[in-house]
Amino acid sequence: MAQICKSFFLFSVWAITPEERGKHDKQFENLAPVLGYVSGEQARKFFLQSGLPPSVLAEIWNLADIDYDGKMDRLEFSIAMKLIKLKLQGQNLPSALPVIMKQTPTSNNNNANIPLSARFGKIIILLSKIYCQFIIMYFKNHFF
Ligand SMILES: [Ca+2]
Repeated sequence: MAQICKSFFLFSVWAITPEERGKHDKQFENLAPVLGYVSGEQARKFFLQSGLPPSVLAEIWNLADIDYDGKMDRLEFSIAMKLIKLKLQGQNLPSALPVIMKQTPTSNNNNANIPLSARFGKIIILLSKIYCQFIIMYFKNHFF
């Protein structure tokens, strides 16, 4: 059971929330994208502001540039921003891009526009989180 919880946390850590996506979209717009893309140079300058070393940013770029065209669309930019955030929090970068990161969360906060399945998924994730927290508390109380 603890293993399932661990896997769950490892899985959910990569998910981009609609709030994060909204923030990334604003930053993307601020870079004045041309025809929906920011150039490698534009993105590079912006990503360097994170303070991460260029070698790490290159790794992040390779993961986030899904179609390897050397520029970033909205989704790729959001993935890069999320990876930078996780890296700054001490998370190791994945060797391959987790599938969950390629899923587009709705950037619109209006619940009516979120498909029922997505809402249902959110509830399941929330319930699993609560459940896992109980399991972890149980293990802490009984074994440590
Ligand atoms: Ca690209």
